[in-house]
Amino acid sequence: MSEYKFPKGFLWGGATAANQLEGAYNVNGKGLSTDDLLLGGSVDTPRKITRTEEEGAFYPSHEAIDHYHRYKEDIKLFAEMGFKVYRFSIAWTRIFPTGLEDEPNEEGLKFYDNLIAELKKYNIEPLVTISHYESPIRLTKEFNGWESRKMIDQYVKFARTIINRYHNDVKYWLTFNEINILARSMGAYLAGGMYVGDSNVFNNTEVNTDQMIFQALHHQFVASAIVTKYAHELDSSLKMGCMLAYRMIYPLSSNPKDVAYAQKMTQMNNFYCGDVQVKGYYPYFAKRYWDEHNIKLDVLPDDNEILKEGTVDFYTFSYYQSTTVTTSKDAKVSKGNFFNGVQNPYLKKSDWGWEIDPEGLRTALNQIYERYEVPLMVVENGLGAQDKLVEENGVKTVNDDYRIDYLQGHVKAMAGAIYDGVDLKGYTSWAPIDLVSASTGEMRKRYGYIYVDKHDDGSGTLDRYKKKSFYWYQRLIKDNSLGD
Ligand code: BGP
Repeated sequence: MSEYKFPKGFLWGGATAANQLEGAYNVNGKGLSTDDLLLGGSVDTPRKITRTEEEGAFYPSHEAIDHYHRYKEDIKLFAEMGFKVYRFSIAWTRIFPTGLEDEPNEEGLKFYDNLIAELKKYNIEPLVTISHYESPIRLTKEFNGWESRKMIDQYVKFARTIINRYHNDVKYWLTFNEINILARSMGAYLAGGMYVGDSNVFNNTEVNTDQMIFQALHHQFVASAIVTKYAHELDSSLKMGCMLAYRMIYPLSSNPKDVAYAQKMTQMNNFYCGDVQVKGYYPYFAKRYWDEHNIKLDVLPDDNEILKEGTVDFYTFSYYQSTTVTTSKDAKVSKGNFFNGVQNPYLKKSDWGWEIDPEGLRTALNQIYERYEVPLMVVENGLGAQDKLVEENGVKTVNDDYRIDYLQGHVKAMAGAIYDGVDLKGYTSWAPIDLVSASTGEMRKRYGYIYVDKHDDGSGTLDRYKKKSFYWYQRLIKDNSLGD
């Protein structure tokens, strides 16, 4: 291909999550979320959870980048880049501060009224993630989060409230961010608000982690399906999507054992959740997994019907890297976004050890489309890197050619997949503006086209500066194609 063209109307934009950028964690009636009790960490030090807010402790989400008070300035910058779509999440605890209230918090709803109005002003299509890695901490304490079926009602109440309020302006909805991450240990806290294993800070009871996690996932599937069906009945113009952390998995060698292992991992990490949400039923290999792990799912008589009636309209996913696996014990471990594989000799790594693999995105897009044949969107992709703010002709900027290289490679891969015939509707890179890292809580792991003067110790003016990649993305959106 000499040119990398995108279809007319392709949705270019960016993606964020409330707890990673809004700040204002206790403002205008907002309650404490699971993320508000997470301390910062680093690439080698896992983030810790505290039981209550500890005096003097630094919680990255509390101020984050103060988007709550600066959303107009930020959206103006997104509009300047030419965004067609903006993916953001609604903080559950702004709307239902403890999760248990009968009536929503009007001030919380007003914040999103204003944010959505601001997007509309610039003709930017909102894409809302209903639950992105946080839930009211009160629900964790009461129910241990999604371990309990009672979470379904709480989630449905929250989701209906925001869908009722915004459906005239918001046509695209994702029920859960990276739903498959719930099956990872830290993911259980982030995505489910549950305490498992070492993270169990509220009590020290022994838990069957597999049993608990897969039961929790079942509850999320049911909740997602109920809300999807509800949205379709309320307004047939609404498009409901699933969202997974897609894991493109390669066998390290052609040893048939490695190939079989890679297939098994692909099934459980990608297709287990995708099949339930797109096809409406558990895949054939689920039973084998449950039996092998002594999992006995508590499925109510109506659940299977609910799953069938609540299938999604489109499939979205995050893609940062690929994962290589082997059955050999000698291979060197490699770091990743919640998944560790082994080092792939053909790939380079980011500063945080995530292997960079644009070609894998084209393969992933084909793999997903071949299985589901529904419209796709890449709703997260980007490079977390350390940036250096410099001054050129009196203007502060970052010369982030490394980020442009990364993004360009992935944009070419998407063009390739479209050329292959994949129905890809849009791309929201993570994240258009620097914000708090989910896995490490750091600010210095930066993804943005916009630099934010905020640092890991909490210092900084919070001023925004355009990086070189800002202009690169602006050009790409304007041309809707990438030159050679
Ligand atoms: C995904 C999450 C995002 C985001 C991204 C980058 O898993 O959905 O919330 O943070 O990863 O990861 P990190 O922030 O850990 O670098």
